[in-house]
Amino acid sequence: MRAGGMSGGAAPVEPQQRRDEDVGHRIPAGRAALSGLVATAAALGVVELLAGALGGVQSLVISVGDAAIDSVPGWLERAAIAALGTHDKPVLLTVVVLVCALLGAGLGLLARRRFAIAATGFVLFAGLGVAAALADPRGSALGTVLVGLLGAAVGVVLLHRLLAEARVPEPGAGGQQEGVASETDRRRFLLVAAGVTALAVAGGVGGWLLTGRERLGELRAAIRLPVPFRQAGPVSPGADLEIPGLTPLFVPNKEFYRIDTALRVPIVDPTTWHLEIRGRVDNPFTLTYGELMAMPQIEADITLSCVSNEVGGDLVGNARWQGVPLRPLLERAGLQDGATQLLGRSVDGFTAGFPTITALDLEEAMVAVAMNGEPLPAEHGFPARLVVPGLYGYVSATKWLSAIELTDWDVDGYWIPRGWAKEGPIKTSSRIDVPAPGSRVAAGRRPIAGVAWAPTRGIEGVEVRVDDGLWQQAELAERLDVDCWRQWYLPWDATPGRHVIAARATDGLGEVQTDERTPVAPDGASGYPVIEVVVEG
Ligand SMILES: Nc1nc2c(c(=O)[nH]1)N[C@H]1C(S)=C(S)[C@@H](COP(=O)(O)O)O[C@H]1N2
Ligand SMILES: [Mo]
Repeated sequence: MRAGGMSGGAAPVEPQQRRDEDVGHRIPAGRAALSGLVATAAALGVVELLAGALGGVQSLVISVGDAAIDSVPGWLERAAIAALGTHDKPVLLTVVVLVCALLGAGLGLLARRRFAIAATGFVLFAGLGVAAALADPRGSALGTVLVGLLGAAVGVVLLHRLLAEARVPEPGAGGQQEGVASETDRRRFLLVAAGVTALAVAGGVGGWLLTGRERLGELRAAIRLPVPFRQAGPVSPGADLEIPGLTPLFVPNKEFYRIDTALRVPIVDPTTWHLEIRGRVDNPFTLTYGELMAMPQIEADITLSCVSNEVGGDLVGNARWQGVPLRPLLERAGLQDGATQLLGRSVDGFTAGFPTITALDLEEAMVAVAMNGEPLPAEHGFPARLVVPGLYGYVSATKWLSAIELTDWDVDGYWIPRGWAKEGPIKTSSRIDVPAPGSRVAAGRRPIAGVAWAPTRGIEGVEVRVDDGLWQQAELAERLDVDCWRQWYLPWDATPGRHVIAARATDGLGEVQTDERTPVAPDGASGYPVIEVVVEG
């Protein structure tokens, strides 16, 4: 704060040497901070609106969040996912916006005395967002820089304007009541601030609405899926036990777990999308969506699991996938020596790699275009993703696929340097769904039921143990496919009291699910599920 004596001071100052705002006015800290905050909101609103309206420019807010996700150490990212689960994204976005608000308020305070420095701060601030957005392979560099500059300009101009509105008479400056704003003046300032904020929010919301989700919905609805040349088998009634509370054989798309690093679901326009097959191949080629859809397709029931799925967790699901098998694509490309890894690349820069031999061995490994009879939902990788039986998603299931790159084994996919194993075969697993873990149930005869999966190996048996009893063989639902999970159940005479129920699966190789508990990192949780229920008498 300036010394109060200066403006009413003895030394006369030439008018032309005095800045307008120095004459008998001061800006209260609260108003300055609010001005900075509102100017920041306006800058962000303009940026987000333009990013939504212009195809080639990514949202700067989202980009900063994405950059944060990509640059935090692996253990922190894992801890965040563990603590927040699927709420990690809204929480991160809120943090980014709050940090922006704080920075803006700080710049507002600074601008009272050092406007030029605050303005520079605004430009640097925008520069950070631009830098983050430039790291995204989807954005146009020029567009991103221009939008960032425009945002900074809007912020600086508005900050200047708002600070002018924010002034109140200095003590001793005469005229109005000393040092306090008149009521009309106060109202005017708040009105201007509220008006600009409303416009900023409208801009931000408009930007989100303009990202093409609507249009994508229409495009997806118009897609006609080709009839696969190899269809998955019919689902006999015995394959889905339909026990209340038991996870259905096919998890509906809307309920299918979603795991990815994308802060906002990538909206990919299939009319401009391409899939490149490149790297260590003799004949690299590119497919349009139309060309991909015109290729012979297969259908397969495959259970997909996340390596972060805890024992008993729900980051696992089963779907009927349809798509183009990988093997003919690789044969057409002509594999070169040393093409030992198949690296999927996503439009958003994510990568996942697995042994090429797996794609050649497994007929069901595919570029999937459909899930449970409809084109892939945006959340699950539209227009195309990889699905490989038996491998955790982090090494195989690249969504929003843009390239299949053949590399040697030294290239690492996204999660490998972040503390996860290079190879990610899905461990033989089971889960108890019924009775719900931790629930209270009535005494009497009732089923214990769940699912078990060991994609590529299949499930041969599930055993259940109640309290200190013997392991008992559960009934298995009919097998659809080795890649697909299997439901199981055991009738149980539930007696009053607290009970501990455990389950363990045996896969097609005769391997029994281990009782040895390991955490999810680095290569997936092991150990069989154990739940507790209270039976009421
Ligand atoms: N582009 C992209 N693809 C991705 C991921 C990602 O972060 N980005 N995550 C992978 C992981 S870790 C898993 S478990 C599966 C989850 O697929 P789903 O969201 O369709 O269930 O997607 C995989 N594909
Ligand atoms: Mo995952």
